[in-house]
Amino acid sequence: MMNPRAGAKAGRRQAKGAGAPGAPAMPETALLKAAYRQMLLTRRMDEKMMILLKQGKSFFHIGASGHEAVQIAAASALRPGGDWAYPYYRDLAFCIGLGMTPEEVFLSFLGKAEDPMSGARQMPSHYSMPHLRIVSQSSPTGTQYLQAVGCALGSKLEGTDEVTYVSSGEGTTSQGDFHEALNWASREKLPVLFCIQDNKYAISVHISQQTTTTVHDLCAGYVNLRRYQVDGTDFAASYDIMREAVAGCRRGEGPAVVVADVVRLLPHSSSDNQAKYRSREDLEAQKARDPIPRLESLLLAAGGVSAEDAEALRDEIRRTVDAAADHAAGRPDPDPATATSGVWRDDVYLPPPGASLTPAAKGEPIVLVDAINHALVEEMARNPRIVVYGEDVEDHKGGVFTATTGLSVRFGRERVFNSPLAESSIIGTAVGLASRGFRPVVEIQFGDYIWPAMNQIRNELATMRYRSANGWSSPVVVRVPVGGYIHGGLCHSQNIEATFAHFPGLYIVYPSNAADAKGLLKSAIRGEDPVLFLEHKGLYRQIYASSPEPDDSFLLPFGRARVAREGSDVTVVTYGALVKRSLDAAAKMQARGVSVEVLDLRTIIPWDREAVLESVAKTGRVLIAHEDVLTAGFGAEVAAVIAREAFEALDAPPMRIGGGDSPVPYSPPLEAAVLPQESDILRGLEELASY
Ligand SMILES: Cc1ncc(C[n+]2csc(CCOP(=O)(O)OP(=O)(O)O)c2C)c(N)n1
Repeated sequence: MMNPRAGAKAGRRQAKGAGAPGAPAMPETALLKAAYRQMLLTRRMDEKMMILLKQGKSFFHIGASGHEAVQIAAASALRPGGDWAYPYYRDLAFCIGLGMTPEEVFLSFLGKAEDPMSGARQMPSHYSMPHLRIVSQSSPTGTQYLQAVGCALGSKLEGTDEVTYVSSGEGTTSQGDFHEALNWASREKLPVLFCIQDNKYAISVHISQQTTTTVHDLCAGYVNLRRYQVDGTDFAASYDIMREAVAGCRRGEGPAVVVADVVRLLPHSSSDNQAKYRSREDLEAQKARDPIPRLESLLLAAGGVSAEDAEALRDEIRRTVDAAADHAAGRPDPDPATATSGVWRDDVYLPPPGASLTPAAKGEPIVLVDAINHALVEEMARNPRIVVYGEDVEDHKGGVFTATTGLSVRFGRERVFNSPLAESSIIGTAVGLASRGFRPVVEIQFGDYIWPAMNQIRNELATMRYRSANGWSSPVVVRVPVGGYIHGGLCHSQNIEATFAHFPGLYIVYPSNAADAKGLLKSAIRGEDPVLFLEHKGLYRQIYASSPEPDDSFLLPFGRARVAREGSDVTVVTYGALVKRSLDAAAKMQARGVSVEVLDLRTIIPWDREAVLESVAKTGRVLIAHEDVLTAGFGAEVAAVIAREAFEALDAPPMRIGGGDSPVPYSPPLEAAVLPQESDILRGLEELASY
């Protein structure tokens, strides 16, 4: 154990030195006493929560015990409600230090309706507090880093001196997102404070199984990254380091990583028993480094508190914690009727003001890729909070498909910039930017390469609003070129809508022509929730997908299908590249005396059930056609709804046509055998018409 006085000296030295501008100037003893109180409060809350858990009043606890000193030190060095925070589940003391109250913590722990973190949607210890700028945390280890980087990028763009705190345990530094975040933050010298709380264990896995070195050494090589190591059980030493690290961030010196050597005094969580994998001696040694007695003896020695004061404080804290828990226990449980509310802002997509199905005026014909470009130009000119980034989007490349051509020249490289070649970074930073009011419109270069960002999309982007009970939102538009028929082989031909349609909280748009693309992209950008905006590569420059350009006020509502062709005998429900193939097949059927109606869904989430059911009620026969893999494709959803809702109107079973249950091969004859052709649609229509 280190000499507590050594830490006190370090604290004094720092108090005279370069402090964090704007941090409250507190007499040293008062600061130590405040820290001591917050540490005791956190510890008692851990104890109380474990009692309540044993009483069956909650289902999960994950403790901060042993980590309190460095957490309170970090909170003390920051400006509550001014700086930004991405704490992790073990950061109870940090959150208390920033100003979260015990009542709020127990409302969450007991899953009450008034839980301010998540409305009792998330498990306990997933902190969120908008007025303290504690951004909602989800559960995957490591997703928080890139969001913190995006948030810090927002501070830089706004020209403020705010600092963004992000934390995790040492095990989580094995995640790729950690290194992506260090890379981006150090490259742009962003004001991010990475606080790595090294308790040596990730559940049962020792750090020696994570890395051959220390986390501190692991971070070497990132230029502009200031690295610190500290005994995180020593409050005074930790505060000293935290103040220095924060002050550097504020001065524009770039990010800092503080690796704090701490102890985990409790098992990983209430579901764990650490005696199964740690020796008695190891556990005893941990107890000897408990940060609370350590600070207590420092205060006693410095005359800051007497033994009687300490005892009285413990009593007061016990009463405070009991009262907070009792208060929370008496509050109502959530109403089950609210269980699915707040997935999207309005539960049902509302068109932005002024949205209409027809443009007020039309101009010269444009192709789809230019429609995308023009929508971006118009919206960026209108809203300075829009930022556009992705791989190769800057001029003079302007995107590999040229969708972003001219944007960086016109709007500057602060608003339009190349990202590193890292999809998780693109989405993660966008989530961070969006949470503080920016409107990121990001590009994933190919749908085939969206998968590294899957975790950020599924667990973070799509759930932000729901999991924070409307406390935070993620209005990010993710533009993604998709689709085949371009001899792109397995990894330049994929369709992805069915996979993502399964993620509540994410809109999915899939236009088939230039006018729709422009009107839908403008609506997507003005919306309040995340949108996956799918652009078919094969349609980008097709003349048949071009349209007279709608005027700049044209905003197309989501969830409104387009009747691409009217008919009375068979309905085709389709979207994307199969709209044209369906229309061609329909024209051939007309020559045979069969009248085919073609509906272009335009948006997948939400999809226009009413239009589909209305058409099927008229025709009694329906073919659902999409390019994506047939099995579990989106057509299965449409068919199931038709079978249930329009059963009595049907004269034939709903039919589906989709891509083969195979990756898309490169060679044209092989590709044609896998992707649906006009002839496949024709055969389906013939079969349905004669059923
Ligand atoms: C991506 C992901 N994988 C696995 C888990 C399950 N899990 C939760 S916490 C944890 C260990 C984290 O250890 P560490 O980062 O060292 O932090 P500590 O809990 O020790 O403070 C694991 C494996 C998860 N939540 N997310």
